[in-house]
Amino acid sequence: SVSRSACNSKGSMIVVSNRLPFILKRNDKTGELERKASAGGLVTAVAPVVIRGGGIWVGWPGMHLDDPNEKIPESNPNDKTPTAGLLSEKIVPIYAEPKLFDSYYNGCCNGTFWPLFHSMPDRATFIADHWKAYIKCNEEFAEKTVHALHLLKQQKGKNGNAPPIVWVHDYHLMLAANWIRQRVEEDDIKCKLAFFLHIPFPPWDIFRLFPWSDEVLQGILGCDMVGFHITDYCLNFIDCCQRNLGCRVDRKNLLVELGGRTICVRPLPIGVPFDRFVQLAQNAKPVLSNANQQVILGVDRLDYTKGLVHRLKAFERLLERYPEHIEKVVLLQISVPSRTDVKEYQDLKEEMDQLVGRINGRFTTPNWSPIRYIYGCVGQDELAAFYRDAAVALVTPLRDGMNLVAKEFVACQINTPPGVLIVSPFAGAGEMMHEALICNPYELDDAAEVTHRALIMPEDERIVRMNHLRRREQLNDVDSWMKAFLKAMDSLEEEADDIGAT
Ligand code: GDG
Repeated sequence: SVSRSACNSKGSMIVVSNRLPFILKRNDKTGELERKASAGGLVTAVAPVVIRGGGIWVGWPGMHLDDPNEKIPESNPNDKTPTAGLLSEKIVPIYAEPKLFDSYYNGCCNGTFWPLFHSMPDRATFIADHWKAYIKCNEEFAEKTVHALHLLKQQKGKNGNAPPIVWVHDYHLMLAANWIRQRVEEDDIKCKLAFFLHIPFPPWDIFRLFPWSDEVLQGILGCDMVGFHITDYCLNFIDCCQRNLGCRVDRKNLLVELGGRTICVRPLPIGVPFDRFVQLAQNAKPVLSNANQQVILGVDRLDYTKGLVHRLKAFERLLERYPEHIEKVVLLQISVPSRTDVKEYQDLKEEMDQLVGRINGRFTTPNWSPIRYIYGCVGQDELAAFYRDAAVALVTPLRDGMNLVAKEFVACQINTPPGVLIVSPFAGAGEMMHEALICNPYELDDAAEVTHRALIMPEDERIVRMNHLRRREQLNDVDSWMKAFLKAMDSLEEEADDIGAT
């Protein structure tokens, strides 16, 4: 079996994710490939660990490559992002036939797993061809990961003989681990396998709607360690393993047994690069000019899980119920275009456009409009200024794995008096950010009421709440998430002792 002996986090790391930590583009003039950096918190935390250990990143480069001999470019000399040091020899790109990749990505990943895992089964499609494409693409990712493991073996890494950690990410790649395990056993390569899910893992009653749910569980259970944001998702997963596959499980120690192996399940709540956001907030110029208006801020991908329609309706209810806020309060909603070639998302865009128009039409006065709606992306500096200067942040998804916006908002709250965070209990973030105001986005009256409470909250209460929130997020930032993951990998041997019956 895959050996866990003499393992520690000094082993090189192979990250396997749907997307590489940058995208490739072809230069219009020269025809050459170029890297375009991305700067998400996850990449910022993980890339340095990969680079330091001489590890490898496996993923899709954001465009279809057809010549496997074409060299992946090095980073641009001006690139200051964390992936700049990731040499081209440390990148293994995925080549996939465009139609197949579309069925896998838009079909199965975003048309099936995304809504289903967010407990919205009515939005999910169950199409055998999409599932077949998902299997094929996962095989391809697994194949390329095994190739990466061979490369590491040749290069001997900077880490001598410590077995590498293979870390598979997210709902796009739930089958890959099992194939990787089978192949490394055949090829006699030692490694430790881990999986992390960035979205919720649903309760069994929802999960079992997926016609091939056993295969999904078996795929994930190919790992030695499976991580979720919060304990609820761990318990949902364990429940599914027991009820679907008949596995022996230990709910107290979060263990699952399958085929003589013990798999550790762990809550690993992700954090944000707290200090970086503080810095951004310190340096960003003010962008919200009218000091007489309180700004309620929303920042989301335009996705039906984020509860945007409910949010606008709750804001309308607030203006109806508490007319004292008219001309005093503005909802600034930033909606980042997302998955724009999926119909559900095009429909949502339509609905939002109409709703914004209707509410603004209803309440606008000659000097004021209640909603400012940005359909697009804003720069990091501007975003930090919005976070810093907003009076209230509305983070009210219907369901969300964690939600980083809530955490970035509190990181940027460097001014006194601070603003107020409102968070949905159906986001992973709602589970831990106890000093935020909690609001059920489905109950419009309550959402309006809670928003009103936030707007009139006394200064001293705001300060106490925000201090607690900030302290927790600073302590549990994205680097500490990375460390917690490595520590969990280190302690696998101890945990995997005999499983107790439950
Ligand atoms: C998935 C899970 C989980 C947004 N607008 C702009 C912008 N953003 C950045 C935010 C934040 C990120 O995008 C969004 O992260 P979320 O966590 O809110 O949501 P998902 O994209 O759905 O992420 C989620 C996460 O994975 C991590 O595990 O928390 O639950 O669904 O970082 O700052 N950034 C810039 N301009 C924008 O307009 N620059």
